[in-house]
Amino acid sequence: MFGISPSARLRPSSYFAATLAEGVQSFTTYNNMLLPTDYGHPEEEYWRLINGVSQWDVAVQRQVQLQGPDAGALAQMLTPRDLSGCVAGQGKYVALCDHEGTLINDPLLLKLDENRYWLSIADSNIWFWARAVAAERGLKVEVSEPDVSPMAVQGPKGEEVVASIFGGWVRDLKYFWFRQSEIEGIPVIVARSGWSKQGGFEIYLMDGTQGMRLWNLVKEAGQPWDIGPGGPNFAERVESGLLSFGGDTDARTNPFEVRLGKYIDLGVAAKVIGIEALRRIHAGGPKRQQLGLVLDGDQPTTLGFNWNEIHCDGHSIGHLTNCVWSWRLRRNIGFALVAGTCRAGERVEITREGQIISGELVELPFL
Ligand code: THG
Repeated sequence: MFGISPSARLRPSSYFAATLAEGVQSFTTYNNMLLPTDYGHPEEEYWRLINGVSQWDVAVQRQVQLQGPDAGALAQMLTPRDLSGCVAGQGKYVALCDHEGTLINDPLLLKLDENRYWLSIADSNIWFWARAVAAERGLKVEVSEPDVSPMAVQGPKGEEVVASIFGGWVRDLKYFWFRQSEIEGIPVIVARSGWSKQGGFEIYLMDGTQGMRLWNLVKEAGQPWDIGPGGPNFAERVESGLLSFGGDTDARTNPFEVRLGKYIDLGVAAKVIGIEALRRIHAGGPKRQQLGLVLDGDQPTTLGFNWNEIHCDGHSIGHLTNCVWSWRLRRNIGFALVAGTCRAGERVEITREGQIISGELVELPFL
């Protein structure tokens, strides 16, 4: 189709050569890197994630490291989720907001020790943001991007594969918890996490020169369970109701609109960025909400990420922020970012190239 010109701005993943050897067919961009999205067999890759185990290059999930005596203080200023109970070895899903309460990223936070945290970020530049906040508030903390490259092992057989490599202790990890380890001298962190609801782990490689070796170690260990390459799966994540920051959000989305209200602790201190705005937004009731939309018809459509307008009784109620064919539901499904007054069960319409497609609003997740 077309090529991509190399430049110093397009940073290579440690697993890039490994994914080329696997026959990667397409990429998307994320944090100034390429994220492999498919290996030419989308349906097979989907069912492998649902029934087996899939190996993903998710090195685009960059780590923003906060290190120093004020690392914990900065982490708490950056997120309106109360971190006071978070201990070393624990991860938490957090929202980052600006001063207006607008969502600017939704990372996993990993507490490595009292003086060191990682924000495993979605697609926006939090390195700039954290450095600016640290400097403006006079904090003793160094903000950096360490040499860390996550690989995901996702699917119901993922635990078998990861336990066969690292040992049975991985079975005792709670969701989002992690532990430092190594395999054949390669330093890693093993966490129970990943952007699917099919179970699995993420292995954070801490030596970027070892990407090919780690990829092949996991690939070989996974052979008994028929492991194969894949990537964050569009259909599965929509079925499971996982949010894609930047895809399902726009420049004015607040966390309450996209089902992240449960990660906002309204009682955190006033120095937490955005908390005063979030209290006001919460008191006023959110203007928009995120629901699911199931379109009528049992053939895949080409509707993608165009934020198509959704209509109800002839007036616009919001947008369809994504749309994908679900192999399990055998319907086209997507996320609807719609007025707070809409309800599950309502019939709505979207227009594609002059043609009307009807559907029904439902609660998320779909499955
Ligand atoms: N793993 C790591 N880094 C990441 C992601 C990841 N960075 C980018 C992106 N993904 C961050 N966003 C999310 C979004 C959802 C979840 C994780 C990261 C997630 N959510 C579950 C849910 O919504 O049901 C569980 C939330 C909970 O129980 O707190 O897993 O995947 N390293």
